[in-house]
Order: sequence, then structure tokens, then C-alpha cells
Amino acid sequence: MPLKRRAFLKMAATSLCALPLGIKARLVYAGQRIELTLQPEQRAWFGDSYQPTRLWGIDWEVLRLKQNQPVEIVVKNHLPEATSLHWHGLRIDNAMDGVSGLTQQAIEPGEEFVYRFVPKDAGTYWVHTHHNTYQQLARGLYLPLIVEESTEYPVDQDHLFVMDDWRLNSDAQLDLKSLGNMHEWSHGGRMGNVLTVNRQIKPGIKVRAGSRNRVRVFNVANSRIMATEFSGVDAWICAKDGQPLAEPVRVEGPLVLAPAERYDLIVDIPTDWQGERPIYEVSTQQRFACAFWDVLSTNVATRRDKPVALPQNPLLNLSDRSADHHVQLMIEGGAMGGLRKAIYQNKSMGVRDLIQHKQIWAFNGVANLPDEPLLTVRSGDVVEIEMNNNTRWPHGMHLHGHHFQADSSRYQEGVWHDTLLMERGEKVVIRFQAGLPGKWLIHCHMIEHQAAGMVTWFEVSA
Ligand SMILES: [Cu+2]
Repeated sequence: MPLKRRAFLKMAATSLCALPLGIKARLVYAGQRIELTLQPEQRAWFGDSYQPTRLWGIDWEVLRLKQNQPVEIVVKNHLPEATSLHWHGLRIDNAMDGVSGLTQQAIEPGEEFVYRFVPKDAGTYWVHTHHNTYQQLARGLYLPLIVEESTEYPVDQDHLFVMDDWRLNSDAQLDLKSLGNMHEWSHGGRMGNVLTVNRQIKPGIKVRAGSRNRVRVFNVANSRIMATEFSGVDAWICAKDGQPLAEPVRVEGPLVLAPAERYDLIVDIPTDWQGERPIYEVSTQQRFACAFWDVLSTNVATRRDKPVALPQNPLLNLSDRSADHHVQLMIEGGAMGGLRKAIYQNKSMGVRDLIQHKQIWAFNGVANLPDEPLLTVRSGDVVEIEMNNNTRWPHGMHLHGHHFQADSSRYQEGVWHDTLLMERGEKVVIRFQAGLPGKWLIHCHMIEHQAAGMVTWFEVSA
């Protein structure tokens, strides 16, 4: 049994704000060429009583690019394993999508790869490994990525709120023995016992009383669905998965995020606050403070006006377009799912054989990446995928290289997503315009589910 979260909370050193050795603060767009080094990283989460926790990471705290400015990002692999980087949510050339084995060869240790693209959408995205993802993401190989709007949005401060879920052993090191546990793969995925925000345990987010803040909330966990409660503040959602909402929507109740989902919030801090005010994670029975507002009392004038919408990104309005294609995606398998057989690597297999190959989930009767695409479409076509979650588990469905709209009851109509939480038994139709030519993945972003079968692809031709 993994240690319980509470045990680790007790051990945690009080908010260490300094960046660990080898991590640089904010990589701001600095001309055309940027270098990222993938490297081992240490975090002294538990003070002097334990060895620092050894992770994998990238040598920056955050990467900030500018909308419509071309970049060349040289990624140097100083890790002991091959890897590749996926630019999650960016609509860029397929050859830059970073899926090893599909869009590029993995970057070997000591080698480098140059990603070249133009970020055409402003917003909140992230970069993460797409090679042995269930292991490498669990080790922490990701980086928040912000594409700045060309006109600055009016807030006093812009904060990251990157939530992660780590599984540590009693030595406070990554519990690597539990990677690949088939029981977890067939259930909700691999859950951690330590929650961090911005790679820190219970950090303070420095704000001024009465200020208006943009807070970019990410769930970068392998599989845990997070729920964050920002109580006592006025908060609005102004973007989902990087894409602005037509009108900001007030946050009512906890903000629920499937792995890989992001929300941009506008948060007004009350004028009479000072000192520490907790922010809670409430997805489990163990409601606890995962971070706090560290409020400096000042005489900032209160803003009582509703926040304005962010400028829209160049996405096609789908409301007056009928679909050129409509396909079904039946999601099956998992524990208590009644899956009897599926095709894996072109062979029909019973469940026992599938489990031997570490497969237990299927899309349309096929476990893992098929040779043939789910569908082939032309760039510019409007596509509908009817996703049917015929399993006993929630899933976070992610489409590479595209944003889509969904008829899900959980979200407002017209909201754009690159990742969508689906409840057990739920059916959702997603709609999008096929973008750049190439091979694009559709997969569950509960990464153990993806590893165990929940992945397919579609092809866009010119
Ligand atoms: Cu899933």
C-alpha cells in the first residue's frame, strides 16, 4: 500500500520557495532560438530528514512564448532514456507534435531535437513527454507553456497553479516499483500520495489584498482527477484548455480537472484579507489545503467590474457548419467492464492474453494503436466523433493538434477543449475542423489507460 497523503503532509518542509539547483526562473521568449535541457532534478520537499526527492524535469520553471512569433526550440536530452516532447494543445505541424514512433524518432540520451513552430493560439498549454509516458510523466517530465496574447490582459499578476500527484515511497523517493501495476491500469490509473502545486508542497501564492489575478490552473497528474476549491474569492473562468470563453463564467463550487485539462481563472482577492488563506483540494474524502494565498495587505483599489473576455484565437465557428464526417468511438474495457476480447497488434485476443500484453482497454474493439486510422479526412473538413464511454470509469479524452466543441452537460456550449472529462456511461459528440495534415492521436490522458489500450489516431490529408 502506498503511504497516505496525510503522512506526507505532516513530513513536508514548510514552503521552500527557492528553485532547486539547475532550474531557471521563467524562460521568456528571447528571440527565435531557445534551449531546453531535459535533466534529473532534486526537490527537498521534506527538509533535512530525508534525501531530496529525485525527479526528472526541464531546466526552466515555465516557458513563455509570444503568439504568432516563430520559435526554434532545441531540446537536449540529458536523461538516461530516450524521449520526445509533445506540445499539448498547440495547433502546430504534425512533424512537431512530439509523438515518438508516430511523428518523430525518440531523442536518444545525449542527442537533441529541434522543434520549430509558430504558436497561433495564445493561452495556457504545457509541454510533456510522449515516450514511455506512464513512466516519464510520473517522474515529472513536463513544463507549463504560456503563449502570451499580443495585447496584454488587464490583471495585476499572472500566476501558475500546476497540480501534480506523485507516488513516493517511505524514503521520499519516486515509487518506481509500482509503475506498470496492472490492477491500477485496469482501474482509475496510478494514483499518488503527494500533491504538489508548482512542484512545491503547499506553496504560498503571493497576492495583494484587493488585487485582480490571472491564475492558470493545470492538472498534470498521470491519472488523478483533481478538484480545487478557491473559497472566499470572486473567481471567473476565462479560458479552457488555452481557448478563451466567449464570456467569463463565474466559478461556483470546486473546479474539477481531468488530467491534462487547464483553466484560466480571473481571481479577485478581497480587500480585507491579509496573511494566509488556504486553497483546498477536495477530490477525495481527505479535503486538505494544497496551497494558500499569501496576502499582502495594501491599498489596491478594488475592481468590482466583471472581467472582460480574452481575445479569441483563430478557430472556425462551427455553429453554422454541418459535419462532413461522423464516426463512432466505443470505449470499452477496464475493471468490471466485461471486455471479452479485443484486437491487439492485428491479432484477436481474449482477456487473459490481452493482460499478458498489458492491455485491458479498447477503442472500437482494438487495444492500443491500430495500423489503420479511425478515419481519414481532408484538412478543413468538419468532423464529428461520437464517443461512448461504455466502461465503469471516467476518462479524460485528448485530441492532438486540434481543439473541439462537445455536447457534454458538464461544460457550457461552445467551449473549446483539447481534453474532455467523460463520466462512466456517458456519451458525448465532439466536433472540430480538421487542421494540418498528418497523423493525430486520440487517447485517454489518464496515462495508464493510454498505455493499456486507450489510444487511436486519425489522418488528415492535404
Ligand atoms: Cu481513461
